[in-house]
Amino acid sequence: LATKNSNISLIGVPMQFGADRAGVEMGPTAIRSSNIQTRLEALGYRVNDLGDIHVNRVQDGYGPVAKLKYLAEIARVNEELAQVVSQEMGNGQLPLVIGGDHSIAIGTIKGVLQHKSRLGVIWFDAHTDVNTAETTGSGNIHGMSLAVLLGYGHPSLVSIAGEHTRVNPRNVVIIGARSVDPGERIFLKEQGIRVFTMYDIDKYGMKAVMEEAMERVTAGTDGVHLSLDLDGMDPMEAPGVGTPVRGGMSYRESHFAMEMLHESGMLVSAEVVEVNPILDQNNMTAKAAVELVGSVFGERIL
Ligand code: EXY
Ligand code: MN
Ligand code: MN
Ligand code: MN
Repeated sequence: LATKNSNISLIGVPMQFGADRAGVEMGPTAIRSSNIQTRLEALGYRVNDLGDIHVNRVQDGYGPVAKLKYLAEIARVNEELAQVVSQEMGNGQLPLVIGGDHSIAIGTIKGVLQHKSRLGVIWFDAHTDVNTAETTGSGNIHGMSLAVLLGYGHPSLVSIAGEHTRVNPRNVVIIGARSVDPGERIFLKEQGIRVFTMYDIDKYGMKAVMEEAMERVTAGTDGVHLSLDLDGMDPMEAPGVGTPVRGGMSYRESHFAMEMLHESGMLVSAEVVEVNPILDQNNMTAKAAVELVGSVFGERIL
């Protein structure tokens, strides 16, 4: 096993408020029922399932700031998630967070940043998730989580686990992008974030894309975090997601990316988000998620 740490802490976050869409709060259940724990144990890991962070049923979705739906509860849950992730890393565990929508990346990565100050991030996603209240069209916070982690967004999100706890744009790569909003394009250019779109993957192939991506997320960093949004895969392979976009990464492109990430031996944390079993077809998206997790944790064909 190239992944140094063989002690995994599994943390569920049944969150749907960032997507403003029912069903994704059942992602943790769908992923657990696809046997994520036994799959990892078969690879030699010790897995401690901590259960789920409690998410309150709130009604005030469109509170004071209409462009930041369910802000208060999303901030509260991410604050708690950051503490749990930080505590687990402090105990020598590798945190594996299962969502829930992509707004939970705020808490996961803020928690990891308490221990890894120069963290590389692989953002596997059809979207770039760098909207703010000023640029969002939907008001859904799952489309803003990476901007928050770069230090841009509402103070109650940016200040979670310390407002200066943020990732360095030079160590972030987005892989699989194919749906980018106007305001996000400007932000990505300003920040100089390396985005490998589906065009790049088609033109250069996943091998070349991952070679450059791995260089960026390991150069001068003290570990790599994987933020795996299942909508990065083609919807034919992963239909059970809240914001599907056609023309995504194939089954093998996705696995190859995970296998190359594992080979780096630099993985220190991961999260799997946006699995929505209500929208799925016989749990195939949750199954795909668990298969990708197997690959990034060392599963091999031979
Ligand atoms: N960019 C669109 C928005 O901000 O609403 C769609 C965001 C989808 C976010 C999903 C988690 O990747
Ligand atoms: Mn409660
Ligand atoms: Mn996302
Ligand atoms: Mn997405």
